[in-house]
Amino acid sequence: MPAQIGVTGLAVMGANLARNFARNGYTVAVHNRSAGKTDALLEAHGDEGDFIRTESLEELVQNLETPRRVMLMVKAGKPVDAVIDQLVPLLEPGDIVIDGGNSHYEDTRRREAALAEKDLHFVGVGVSGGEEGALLGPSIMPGGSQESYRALGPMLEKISAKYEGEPCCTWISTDGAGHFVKMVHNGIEYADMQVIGEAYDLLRSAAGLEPAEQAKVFTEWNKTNLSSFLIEITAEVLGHVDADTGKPLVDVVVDSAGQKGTGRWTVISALELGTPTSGIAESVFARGLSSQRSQRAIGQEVLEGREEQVELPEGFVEDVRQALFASKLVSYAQGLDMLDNAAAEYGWELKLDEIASLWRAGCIIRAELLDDIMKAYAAAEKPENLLFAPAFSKAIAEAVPAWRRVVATAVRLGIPVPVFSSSLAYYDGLRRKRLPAALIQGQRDLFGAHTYQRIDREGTFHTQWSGDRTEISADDTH
Ligand code: NBP
Repeated sequence: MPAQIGVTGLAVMGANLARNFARNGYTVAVHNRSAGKTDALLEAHGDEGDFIRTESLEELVQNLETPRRVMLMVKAGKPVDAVIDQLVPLLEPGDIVIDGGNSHYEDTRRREAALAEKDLHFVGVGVSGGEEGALLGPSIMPGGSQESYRALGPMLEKISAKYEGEPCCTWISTDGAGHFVKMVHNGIEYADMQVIGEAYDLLRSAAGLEPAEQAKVFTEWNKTNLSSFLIEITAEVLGHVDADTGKPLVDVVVDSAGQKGTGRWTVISALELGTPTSGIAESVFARGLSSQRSQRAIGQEVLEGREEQVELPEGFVEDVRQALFASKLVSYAQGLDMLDNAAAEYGWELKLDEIASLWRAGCIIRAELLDDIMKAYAAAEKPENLLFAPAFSKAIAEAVPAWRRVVATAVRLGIPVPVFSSSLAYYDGLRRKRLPAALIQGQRDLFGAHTYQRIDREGTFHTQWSGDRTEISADDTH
């Protein structure tokens, strides 16, 4: 019997996705550039379902039913183009090439357009959930043509995570939309992890709570509106003791955070779209600062903090929890706003309620909050910003006093809280009647004749700064 899907690239993600398809009753043809990984997969798990072992892409393609579905799970970047180049001559119009790796959405747009010229479908699929998710049910974000989704979607939905029985997989939009949404998911994940890190630092450095005590605090927090996978694993990490030293693991790990690039991509894209995603950007920068170990070593010696003695406000731990919730909400609001802007820029129809719904299970940012976010965007009147949805305006307003106390305390104690503080600045910026941007417009007009608009008249104006400083209409001069 021919296979319903072929998977090429059998490192950890590809092998687990292939197993997931097989465990769900699909016949899966498997291939890897070097046959060792194929054999290792089949030896360890060949009895989990129907696999067809293949040694070349030709053999892989020959073993597939039509339209052929070939899933690439190779390293993102050049390897994806290399495999596509080898694969395309072997395929027929209507066949579907699926890229399940973490490809950049611009690459996906380019590849989709190139394959469409050959009447082939190219589906860029965002897959979140890590190794375990790939095996047990990830959150899946497929882009590409709707026609390709009809042939592929039911299979992806079957292997995806389920939230109360609903698959965490739905068609996102055309070409690179799936990979774009996955990228923003990862950006939000960076911010989510950073705000948890800031809370941990405050509880440790300001309130003196040791990791084991904090493990209990985070376990309790996981029963509140913060309930999420990341809070759950934070409690687990903080409670873990290093076998060698008997110290908390978090105390023996080097405090320099790694990154693979999707956070950085999110920020670059946000800058290009002009969307303020300060929470995600500050998270990426915070990881960058943590990695500047040489400068940090010098900074510890030569830079004075002049911190103040601060008596912690009563209920400080609860204050930190609320500040964490409010900052997290801002990062989600910013990420979702970015999706709205990208939809306008790239001609995608992104349904934020559906996107929030498929992040409710399987993926790294899965959280109870996402069910409420989904409901906010499913309402008849969609909020222009998540924070404007009545439930969220109310929730964040309730957290504001604690949020301000926490940021002020952190600043006085010299504890960096880049996302707590920048998220509060974003919130206040959104609320403020007049921003100092008016002054910036004046400066721009003075040094560069960039013109400005007035609050009391239509039109565009310029002050003749180097002349008699009278104002002229700039509309006449264009
Ligand atoms: P890797 O990203 O480590 O890629 C290894 C695979 O790529 C191997 O099968 C390797 O074949 C193949 N490959 C390479 Br490298 N160059 C190739 C080429 N020129 N032609 C053909 N095959 C080539 O694997 P992974 O960690 O399983 O991740 C796969 C994708 O999924 C990536 O895009 C990753 O970013 C994404 N992703 C990973 C995770 C995660 O938690 N790891 C989560 C979500 C998404 P070989 O065995 O012959 O060297």
